[in-house]
Formats: sequence, C-alpha cells, structure tokens
Amino acid sequence: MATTCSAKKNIQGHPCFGGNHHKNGRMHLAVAPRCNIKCGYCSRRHDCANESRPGVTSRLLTPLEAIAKVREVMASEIMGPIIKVIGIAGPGDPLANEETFETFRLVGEEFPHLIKCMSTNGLLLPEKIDLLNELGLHSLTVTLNALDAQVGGRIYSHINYHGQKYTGAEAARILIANQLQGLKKAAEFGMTIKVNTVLIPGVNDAEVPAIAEKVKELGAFVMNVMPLIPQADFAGVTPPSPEMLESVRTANERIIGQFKHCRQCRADAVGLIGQDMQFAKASCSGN
Ligand code: CLF
Ligand code: SF4
Repeated sequence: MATTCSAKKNIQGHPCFGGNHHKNGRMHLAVAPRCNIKCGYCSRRHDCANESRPGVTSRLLTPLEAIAKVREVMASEIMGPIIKVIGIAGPGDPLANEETFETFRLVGEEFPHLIKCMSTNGLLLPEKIDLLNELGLHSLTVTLNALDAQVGGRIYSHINYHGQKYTGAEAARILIANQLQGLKKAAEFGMTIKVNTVLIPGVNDAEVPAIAEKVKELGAFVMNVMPLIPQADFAGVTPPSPEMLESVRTANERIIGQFKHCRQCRADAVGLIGQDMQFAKASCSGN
C-alpha cells in the first residue's frame, strides 16, 4: 500500500512553476519515443505535437547517453549554473517508456540537487505514480484537454491500454479517469503539479473553466493554457488568436494560477525557456 500525504517537494526556482525564467533553465532528455494514445493535433512525423513545431527532428538518447549529456552540460561554465531542472517530456509519452525511469534513477543518484520534472498524457499515471515518487520526482505536468468524454473523443482518436485499443469517447473516458486519479495521487505525494490544456477553438474551449476547477480541487498548482498548433487531424482548425488566449487565461486566473511563459519547447531543449542551445522537437508531452 502506497503512503500518501508526503511533505511538499522543493521546486524552488523551477522556471515553469513561477521561478525566475530569465535566470533558471531546464534540460530536457529525449529518452521517451513511444506513445500510447493518439491526440488529434499530433503528427507522428513530429511526435509529441502537444508542443512541437513542424519540420524538426529529434535525436533520441539512451539513459546512459542522457546521463553523459547531463554531466557534460552541468560541467559547462555557462550552462552548469543555469540548469536547475532535468525534465523528461517526450518525444512520446514518458510513462510509456521504461527508459524514463532508468534515466531519472541515474540523474537522482548523480545530481540529487537538480529538480526532476516530467510531463505526461496521464494514461499510466495511477499505476506509475508510486514508482515516480520512489524516484523522487518533484514536479509533474499532465496534459488534460477535456473532462467530458464526448469532447475528449473528438480530441483523442484512440488509446492503447493494457494491450487493448479503445477509440472515441470510450478511450477518452478511460484516459480522463486516469488523468484525474493520477493527478490526485501525485498531489498527495507532495509533487507540484501543472496542467497543460491545448486550447482547440470550437472543440474544448467551453471545457476550460471546468478543467480549471476540477484540477484545482484535486491539488494542481498551476495551469498552462496552450494554443493549438494546427496539424494532423486539426490541420484545418484555426488556432486561438493571442486575444482569445489571453481572455481565456485571464478568466481562468480567478480559479487557478496561470503559467504564461510557456514556449512550447522541444523534447531536447537545453537552457533558458525560449533561448535554447539546440532544437530538435516536441516536449512537455501529452504530453
Ligand atoms: Fe520541461 Fe515541462 Fe518540466 Fe518545464 S517545459 S517538462 S514543466 S521542465 Fe515549460 Fe517548456 Fe512550456 Fe513545458 S516552457 S513546454 S511548460
Ligand atoms: Fe502525440 Fe504527445 Fe498526444 Fe502522444 S501524448 S499522441 S506524443 S501529443
């Protein structure tokens, strides 16, 4: 039986959770290629389209390559003092890849002072949250785009769950239930939680206030409403205008804090948010 109600884990300075993002940076390790769901805005050519930009490709790392890269970056005079967070955010879903856990283990052993952060679609969160807690995960992002399974069914074409493929609203029902259950457990473990919601005009915009209320109630700390990047099934959808995004965030702010500095960064981003040393592709997966 898992223990609950742990002390809050220290994420002071985390640039995606209110820390100084002009001073503190993060390093993403692209160790997680596989995904277990299909979001309508995800183009497999670009993988985790939650936060990808088209036309870029990634270089995957094994856990041993990843820890070697952390060593290299932390030894750098310029980057070493900047990096406060090690994140795993794709290019697929971190929880669908065993490499994620091995990588966090290696990072925790060698760099215990760094904040460990992960972003997921949440499908496997209830069954993996104990392991993430044992590995010392500090902060967690869950990408949650709907509470209503009918709306979710328009966003997720299918999920692969315990060897079964589910489609439409049935798939969304399972996914949403697991996201909420996993989020609640993560909060009980003292993790600091952000919820990413991809704003898809005409599909889930009406859901956003209810998502904000629900995740706040379950223990989330902040919400990141992200504009749709139109591609794949949603290639024909007009993304939200900056004004629409701003008004949704402002309305949401009355319910839960809003993170507004997201740059929809890549699975192998290194450095300050928006000023990365290198680019390859999607991150903060769905992740
Ligand atoms: Fe990376 Fe995501 Fe952790 Fe940040 S990113 S796993 S919470 S350390 Fe940050 Fe990048 Fe936006 Fe993500 S700016 S895409 S919100
Ligand atoms: Fe793509 Fe991420 Fe959704 Fe998986 S969770 S389908 S990688 S956007």
